This record gives sequence, C-alpha cells and structure tokens, in this order.
Amino acid sequence: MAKYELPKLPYAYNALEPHIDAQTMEIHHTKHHQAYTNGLNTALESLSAELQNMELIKLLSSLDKVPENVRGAVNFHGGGYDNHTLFWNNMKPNGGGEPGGSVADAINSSFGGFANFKEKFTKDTGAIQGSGWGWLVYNPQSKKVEFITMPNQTSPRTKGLIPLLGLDVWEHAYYLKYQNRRPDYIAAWWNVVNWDEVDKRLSKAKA
Ligand code: MN3
Repeated sequence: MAKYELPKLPYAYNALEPHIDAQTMEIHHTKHHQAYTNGLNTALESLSAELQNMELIKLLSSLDKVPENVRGAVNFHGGGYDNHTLFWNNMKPNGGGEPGGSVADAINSSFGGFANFKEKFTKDTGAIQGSGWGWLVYNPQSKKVEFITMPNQTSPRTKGLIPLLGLDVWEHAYYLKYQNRRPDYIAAWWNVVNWDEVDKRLSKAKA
C-alpha cells in the first residue's frame, strides 16, 4: 500500500477566488500534488525499511542517507509533496494583512519591519529563474527567521531550515489566470496568506 496520500484541501477549490482561481487550484491539487505523491511513493519502494519508516521531514533533512540513484527522486517528489501540503495550509480565504505577535516580532528583528520583508519576498521570489519557491524559514542555528528561494521542489529542510511560509512560483500555480504575469500573481497571493498558520509553525519550530 502506498504510504502517502494526497491530503485534502482545508477549503473549497473556489475559496481563494478572485486571487487564485478554482480551476488552477483543482488542477494544482489533483494533478500536480497527486503526481508528487505518486512519485514519492514510487521512490520510497526502493529504500530500506529504516528510510521508508522515517518521517518525511526527517528524510528530507537526511538526503545524504538516501542512495544516490533515488536521491534526486526523493528530493523532487518528497519536496513537492511536503511543499504543497504546507502551501495549501499557509493560504486561506480572507487571509492577508499583517501578522501580529511573535511572527511580527521575528520579521521585525530579521528584516527591520513587515514592509521591508514583503518587498524582499515579493522581489526575490518574482526573480526566481524558471521554477521554484520563495520561503520564509526559521533557522534553528541562528534562532531567527530568514528569507530563501529554492529551485524546483527542493525543500528548505534539505538545508536544515524549517519552512514557515512558502510561495509556489511554478507556472502551473498561476498560468491559467495570470499567464506570464508572475508579479500580479504574487501581489494577489498576499491577500490569501494565513498568518495564523505561520504563527503555529514558528511556535513549533522554536519549541
Ligand atoms: Mn506547485
């Protein structure tokens, strides 16, 4: 039996309209996320029982233990599985605005204010060449939040960083509604950010 299953969305496909359209959400979830799920399950088949039973987030931060012939597949499909699971949950209808509490404090400390953070995230995620993700992450070494871009589906966890808020800028995430206008998609996405979820992830990361 396949170990991983496509997780349910926490809202309806049309819930993020008009910022992200229902058709994009449905294809993104049922085709793309499903493909990463299937790819991860296939890659796991050739791993040892120890690695098969490892929690995915641990596996992604221990890729050096994965045999070289399947490492790329685990990185890509495992990262894709985890990234999209995080992505659906770090969005919500009527989201957006500015975070409060400990997320605001962490962002202020690392970026000198929310406006600076939003500008950097928007600009650097928009500038990713080809496919990838922009991330707000927690760095357990420095105990600070940081911004990072990652290529393709490679998870921030592969660098020992804990993902807090991710934005998928693969064309499949926006092309139907925004065509080539990635900056318009990013601007719209800020309206659906679920800061409560980011707050939860930060608390867990710091614990
Ligand atoms: Mn995607």
